[in-house]
Amino acid sequence: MENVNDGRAIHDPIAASLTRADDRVLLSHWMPPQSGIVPVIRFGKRWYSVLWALPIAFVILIAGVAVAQSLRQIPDVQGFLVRYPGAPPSAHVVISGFPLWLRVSHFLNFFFMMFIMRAGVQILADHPRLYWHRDCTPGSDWFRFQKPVPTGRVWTAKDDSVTIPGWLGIPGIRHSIGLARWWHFSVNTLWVLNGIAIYVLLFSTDQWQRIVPTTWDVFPNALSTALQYWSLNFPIDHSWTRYNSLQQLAYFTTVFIAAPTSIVTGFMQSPSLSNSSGWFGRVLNRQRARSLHFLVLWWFLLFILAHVTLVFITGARVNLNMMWGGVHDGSWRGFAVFVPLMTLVAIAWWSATPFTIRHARLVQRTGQAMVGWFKGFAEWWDPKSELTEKDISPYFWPNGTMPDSAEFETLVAGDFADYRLRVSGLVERPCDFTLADLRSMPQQEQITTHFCIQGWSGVAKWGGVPMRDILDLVRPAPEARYAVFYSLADGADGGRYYDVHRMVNMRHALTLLAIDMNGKPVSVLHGAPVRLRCENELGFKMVKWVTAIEFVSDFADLGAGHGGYNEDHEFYGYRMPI
Ligand SMILES: Nc1nc2c(c(=O)[nH]1)N[C@H]1C(S)=C(S)[C@@H](COP(=O)(O)O)O[C@H]1N2
Ligand SMILES: [Mo]
Repeated sequence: MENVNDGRAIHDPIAASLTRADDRVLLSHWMPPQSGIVPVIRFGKRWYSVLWALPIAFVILIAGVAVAQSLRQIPDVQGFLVRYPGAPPSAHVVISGFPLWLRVSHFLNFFFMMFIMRAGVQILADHPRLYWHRDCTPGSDWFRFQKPVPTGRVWTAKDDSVTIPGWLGIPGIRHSIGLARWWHFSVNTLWVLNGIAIYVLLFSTDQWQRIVPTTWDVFPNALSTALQYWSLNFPIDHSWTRYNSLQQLAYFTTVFIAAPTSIVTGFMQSPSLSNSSGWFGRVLNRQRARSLHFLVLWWFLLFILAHVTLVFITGARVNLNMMWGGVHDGSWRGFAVFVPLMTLVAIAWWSATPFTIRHARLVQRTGQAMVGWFKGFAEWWDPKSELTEKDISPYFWPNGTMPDSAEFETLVAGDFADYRLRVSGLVERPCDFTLADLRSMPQQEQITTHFCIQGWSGVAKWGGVPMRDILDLVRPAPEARYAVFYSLADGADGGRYYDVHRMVNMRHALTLLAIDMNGKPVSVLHGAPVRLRCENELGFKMVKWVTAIEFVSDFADLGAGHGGYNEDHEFYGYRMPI
């Protein structure tokens, strides 16, 4: 029954209301800038500026010197320092120096982390609040760089996003999470590959002995080293052959604890992984994972700060020679490698944001090429509905662009009596459903977590008609590879909101045309009369105010051809289970 005209499929008439989109970020089409506030942290009921950390750290550092110096006058402490000079006597000695692979992977690690951290901060700026509870109820955040949530008006998650400087985030612009995520995930892939190479090479050479403690004595020795540094009477450096215990613990923590934690807490923010990993997904819920992910970022930042400071104050030339020149002497070889490479880092740093704004579509396509396969793979993780009524969130952020057409107003005024859901395209039996038709079909209920791309989550009980039952009625043809959901509302940049799903998503038991939310008809704010639930994808794929579903064999000729409104206009990917 395919209608073909000049080789182009004829679509549901509503497809004519889709718009094309520019391949660049056009600021005039984007959300207007909005600044956040200096980050604040909540202790109990009170909020404190993070800027307090600066004087506090300064006082601790200075007072620490006085305390450490006077401690070193005490005979028992002196005895302790003799007994634990800074490294266990059994510490293995590395004889291979700083081989090329180590120097290269060290540089790449730093280079990649620069992009990862900047893009990560950009992602955070899209929902500039952190929580420990899954529900993201306003006021329950423990960290934010945005004002309290305004009351007395609709305040969507998009309204809440903030602009950050372009030198800090990639690309800095408000609500540019689509692009930031391509950077974050693509470079993560490179960083993980580099990390795997580091793990393998560490343990297939003697280099692991630098950073893996082999005796509990590492702890008193680390304390001893800390005391020596803090009293400004630095321990003798043997870094060419072995690290002191403080270095060893810091490096071990960074490589073997912080890095894996950042990976696990990153993945656990994904709907498909979180929803399919049972108790683990509930204990390490998205907001906990997100908060921990952020704390790991701080570990990395403080580590880099301390590491670089010590490299420079404990003999910059010799230290740089080791890790950058691979030699243990007083030459300038380390500098000669370090300075050009840092220039490269600086150039890359300054060009990432303007490049991303100008070549947004390229960033999207490159990201898709690099990690799209993995996202596709993650769609197979099977989401389950294992939450109970008591998990339902007291607050569920609204999001998106509300319908403002006269057509919609009329439908609302008539209590959706005139609403029709049109299901057409490559199907044997195109059907129209009234709301009453949908209500008369067998209803399914599920209590699930919603994962918005911006970072918030919320649990609700959804009721409605499983997509599988709709498929049974309309019987998609074998050529039908995708289902297109058209909304009654336009998107933020004009043109109709729509999104495309693969057929596997449509056959999943938890894919639902939701007409009830928490036991009541879905409100207009949350997508009345019908909104999609597809529990292995991010929130933007769950079209609200659905008016038509069309089965197609390809989506290249719809809108700008990227598989949905946010895919076209905000450079998201169309398979987004992560
Ligand atoms: N028609 C339409 N549907 C939409 C959106 C939109 O802007 N327009 N926003 C999406 C996004 S980004 C999210 S997170 C969810 C939000 O659903 P909620 O308002 O019920 O929380 O709806 C999705 N569906
Ligand atoms: Mo979203």
